Amino acid sequence: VVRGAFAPERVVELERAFDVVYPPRIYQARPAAAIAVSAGDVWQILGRCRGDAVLAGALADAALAGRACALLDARRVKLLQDTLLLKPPRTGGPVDWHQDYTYTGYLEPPRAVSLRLALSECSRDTGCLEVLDGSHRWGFRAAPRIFRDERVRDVLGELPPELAARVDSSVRPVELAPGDLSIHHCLTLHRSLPNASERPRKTLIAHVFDGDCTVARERLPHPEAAAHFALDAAGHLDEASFPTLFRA
Ligand SMILES: O=C(O)CCC(=O)C(=O)O
Repeated sequence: VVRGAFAPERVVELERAFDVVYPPRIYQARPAAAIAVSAGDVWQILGRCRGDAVLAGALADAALAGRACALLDARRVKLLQDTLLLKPPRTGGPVDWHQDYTYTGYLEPPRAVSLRLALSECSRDTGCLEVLDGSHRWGFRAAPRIFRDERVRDVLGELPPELAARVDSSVRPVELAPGDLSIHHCLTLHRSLPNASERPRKTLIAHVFDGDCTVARERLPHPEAAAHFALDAAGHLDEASFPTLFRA
């Protein structure tokens, strides 16, 4: 966790851009009937930051992509996907225990991280992240589910007994104030809690990877999927779809 990675004025500006995408009126005063049908929801819009100067600027900032580049000890980091995640007040649902590599395991080697910038309070109350401390060293523990699931599946049941026995004592909440950044490795086991509060949880997420990663095409579920992973002459993911965010 990086406390105060972004200054308060910058967070205000980013929250304003976030609110253009999810106008508060669409979730603040939801009628009871709407809540009943959508309880447990996590709202996510993918790829929205790329076309927005303010949001795209945050992704490429030294405080965000630069941190990832240093942590991965990479020559450059590239953007796999950006997400604007909203857990609406009272109804924001949980995300089950998973490793991101379950869904991004076509990257070889597993040198990728998720960067999560809090634009509002992210506490146990509002549905914060929980990680299993040190689990990025437990290996890849799930069956790959690349492009196969509509929602994240719980994988704790797939752990061998010696690791399952360590789960309870390894859980750590990742509580963030607006402007704080959390970073987890693609093998870190994590989940997030429901939002039981009266406040929305707003998070800007960037999944980034070492630009020297290659794509293991045999792990893609069908040949058409390969069309989304064009490679450059050096065998790395192309700039048009996977732009470089930061160079060391
Ligand atoms: O922020 C959340 O609630 C879940 C995020 C997550 O699972 C991820 O970034 O990989």
